[in-house]
Amino acid sequence: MLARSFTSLAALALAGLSLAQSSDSSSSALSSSSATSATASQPASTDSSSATTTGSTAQETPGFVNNGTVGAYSCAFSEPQQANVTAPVNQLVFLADAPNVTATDGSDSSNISSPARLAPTTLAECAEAWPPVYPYNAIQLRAPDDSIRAVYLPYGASVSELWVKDRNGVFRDVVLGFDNKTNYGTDKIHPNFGPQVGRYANRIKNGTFEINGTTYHTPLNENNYDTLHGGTVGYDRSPYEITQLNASSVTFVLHDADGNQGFPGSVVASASYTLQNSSTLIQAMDANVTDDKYSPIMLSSHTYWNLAAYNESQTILNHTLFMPRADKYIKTDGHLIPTGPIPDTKGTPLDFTQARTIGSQYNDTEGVCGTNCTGYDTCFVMSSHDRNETVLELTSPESGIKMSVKTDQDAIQIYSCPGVSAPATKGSLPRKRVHGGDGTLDEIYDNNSCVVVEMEDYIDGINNPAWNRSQIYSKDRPYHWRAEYSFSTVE
Ligand SMILES: *[C@@H]1O[C@H](CO)[C@@H](O)[C@H](O)[C@H]1NC(C)=O
Ligand SMILES: *[C@@H]1O[C@H](CO)[C@@H](O)[C@H](O)[C@H]1NC(C)=O
Ligand SMILES: *[C@@H]1O[C@H](CO)[C@@H](O)[C@H](O)[C@H]1NC(C)=O
Ligand SMILES: *[C@@H]1O[C@H](CO)[C@@H](O)[C@H](O)[C@H]1NC(C)=O
Ligand SMILES: *[C@@H]1O[C@H](CO)[C@@H](O)[C@H](O)[C@H]1NC(C)=O
Ligand SMILES: *[C@@H]1O[C@H](CO)[C@@H](O)[C@H](O)[C@H]1NC(C)=O
Ligand SMILES: *[C@@H]1O[C@H](CO)[C@@H](O)[C@H](O)[C@H]1NC(C)=O
Ligand SMILES: *[C@@H]1O[C@H](CO)[C@@H](O)[C@H](O)[C@H]1NC(C)=O
Ligand SMILES: *[C@@H]1O[C@H](CO)[C@@H](O)[C@H](O)[C@H]1NC(C)=O
Ligand SMILES: *[C@@H]1O[C@H](CO)[C@@H](O)[C@H](O)[C@H]1NC(C)=O
Ligand SMILES: *[C@@H]1O[C@H](CO)[C@@H](O)[C@H](O)[C@H]1NC(C)=O
Ligand SMILES: CC(=O)N[C@H]1CO[C@H](CO)[C@@H](O)[C@@H]1O
Repeated sequence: MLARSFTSLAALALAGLSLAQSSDSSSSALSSSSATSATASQPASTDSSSATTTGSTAQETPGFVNNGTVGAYSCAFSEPQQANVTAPVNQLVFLADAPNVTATDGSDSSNISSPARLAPTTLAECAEAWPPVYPYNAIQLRAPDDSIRAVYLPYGASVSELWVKDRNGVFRDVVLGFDNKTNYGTDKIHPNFGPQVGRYANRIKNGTFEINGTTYHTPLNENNYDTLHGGTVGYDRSPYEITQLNASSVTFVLHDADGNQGFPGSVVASASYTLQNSSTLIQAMDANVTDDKYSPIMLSSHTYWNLAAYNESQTILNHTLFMPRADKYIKTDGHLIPTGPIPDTKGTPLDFTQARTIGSQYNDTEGVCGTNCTGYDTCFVMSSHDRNETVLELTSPESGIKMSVKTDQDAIQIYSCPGVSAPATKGSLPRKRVHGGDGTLDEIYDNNSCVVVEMEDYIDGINNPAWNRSQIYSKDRPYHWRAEYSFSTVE
C-alpha cells in the first residue's frame, strides 16, 4: 500500500481514492469510472497515447504529468526513514493506484521563455516532490470530502477540469478546455480557456491610458483596435510558478516586469484555488506593485462553464441565470468598448435580477455582444452588494447542477459564447472527450454552448474617470480579488 508513510486523514483519503480510481484508464486521472459510466452519452475517454514513467524505483505520482512523463517522486511514497523527509500531511497524496495518465506532449518546451519552477522556499519540504514544473503539467486537486475535483495548469494559472456532482450524484466536468494540455499554449484560436487574466482584464480603449500625466500604450491585440486581456502575452499566456500545493489547494505566482506589454511598474501576481468540503471552490487573486510606479491592475478569471457538461444538451440557452444585484450594465460600442453610460438593466434583455433562462430574451440581444452579434458579452454592474451574499446563480436544468457565486468584486462580465466557433474565420475548438469530443473537429464547442462568468471591476475604468473607480495600484496599495463558487443540485 503506497499510503503507509502517511497518517490519519491523508492515508484515509488515499485509500478511498484508490478504490474510486482503480478501474479507470481514462486520459484524465479525475474522470473516475463513476463519472464516465453513469451518464450514457458521456464517453469514457480512450486516449491511446501512452504514458512513460520515469525512474525505476520511485512510485508514480500522477498528481503531476511532468513534461510528457508521469512524475515519479519517491519521497512522497517512501518510508520517511528512507527518504528522510517529513512530508506534510496531505502533500501529493492523491490518486494512489491511479489510472495511467496520458502524457502531455513536451515538444514545445524549448519555446517557453521562463519555465515555471517551484519556489525554492518549498524545496525543503519534500525535495523530490518539487521538481521544475512544466507549464502544462496537470495539477489535480480534490476537496477533503471529495465533493469537488479539479485540474489546474501553471500555464495561465488555468483551470482545465472541474468536476462536481449532478442531481444523480455523478461527477461531471463543467468547464471547457483541451484534452491535450499543450494546446493551451499552441492553439491558434486561444479562447482563454480558464486562465487568470491580467494585468488588466477585458478591453482598454485604443490600448491607451494615462497616469500622472504620462500616456501609456498597450498592444492593440484585438482587431488592431483595443487591448484585450492584458495584451499580446497577457497573464493567460504566461507560465506561473507554484508556491504552495497540497491535495486540495494550489497557489500560482507570476512575476510581471516593468514595461511588459506597455504597463508601468513591476507586479507580482498570484492566483490560488482551494477546494473545500460541500463542493466549494475558493478562488483568490492578489497582486503587489513592487517598485515605485503606479499601474492599473484588474484581474479576473476566464472560466467557460457548461453545467450540463455537454451531456443531454449542448446549449446553455436553457441554463437559468440569476444576478439579483446586477441592476446596471456598462454600455459599449460595436467593438465592446465602453462609451460612458451605465444604464439600468430593468426593462432590457439584460435584466437577470429575476431568475430566467439565458435564452429567454436572446433574440432581443442583437448588438449586445458587438455589431451584428446576438447574445451576451456584457459587464453587469452591481450598485451595491455584500461580499457574503450570493450574487450569481447559474443552473442547468439537464444536470440539476447549480453554481452559486459570492465575490468582493463590483461587476460581472457575462459572455454567452455567441462567437466561440467561427469556422469561416478563426475556426473552431474540439470538445474534450468527457464532453463527447472525439479528438477531431467533428465535435466542437459550438456557439451559445458555454458561458464565461468574470467577476471584476468596471471594464476600462481607467479611461472613464467619471465612474470614479480606483484601479491604479502602487506598492502602498495591494490588489485583492475573491470569489467563492459553491455547487449544489436542484430537482
Ligand atoms: C535525517 O534528518 C535528520 C533531521 O531531520 C538528521 O538529523 C539526520 O542526520 C538525517 N539522516 C540522514 C541519514 O540523512
Ligand atoms: C497501465 O498501463 C499498463 C500497460 O498498458 C497496464 O499493464 C497497467 O495495468 C495500467 N495500470 C492501470 C492502473 O491502469
Ligand atoms: C517560439 O514561438 C514563436 C511564435 O510561435 C516562433 O516564432 C518561434 O520561432 C518559436 N521559437 C522556437 C525556439 O521554437
Ligand atoms: C522537458 O522535456 C524536454 C525534452 O523532452 C527537455 O529538454 C526539457 O528540459 C524538459 N523540461 C523540464 C522542465 O523538465
Ligand atoms: C498535443 O498537441 C501538440 C501541439 O500542441 C502536438 O504536437 C502533440 O502531438 C499533441 N499530443 C497528442 C497526444 O495529441
Ligand atoms: C491611440 O493609440 C495610438 C497609439 O497606439 C496613439 O498614437 C493615439 O494617440 C491614440 N489615440 C487616442 C485618442 O488616444
Ligand atoms: C503582497 O504583499 C503582501 C504583504 O507583503 C504579502 O503578504 C503578499 O503575499 C504579497 N502578494 C503577492 C502576490 O506577492
Ligand atoms: C429548453 O427546454 C425546453 C423545455 O424543457 C425544451 O423544450 C427545449 O427543447 C430546450 N431548448 C434547447 C435549445 O435545448
Ligand atoms: C429566435 O429566433 C429564431 C429564428 O427566428 C427562432 O427560431 C427562435 O425560436 C427564437 N428564439 C427565441 C428564444 O425566441
Ligand atoms: C452587419 O450586418 C450588415 C447587414 O448584414 C452588414 O452590412 C455589415 O457589414 C455588418 N457589419 C459588420 C461589422 O459585420
Ligand atoms: C460575513 O459574514 C460573517 C459571518 O456571518 C461576518 O462575521 C462578517 O462580518 C460578514 N462580512 C461582511 C463583509 O458582511
Ligand atoms: C506624484 C503623483 O502625482 N502621484 C499620483 C499618481 O497617480 C496615483 C493614482 O492616480 C495617485 O494616487 C498619486 O498620488
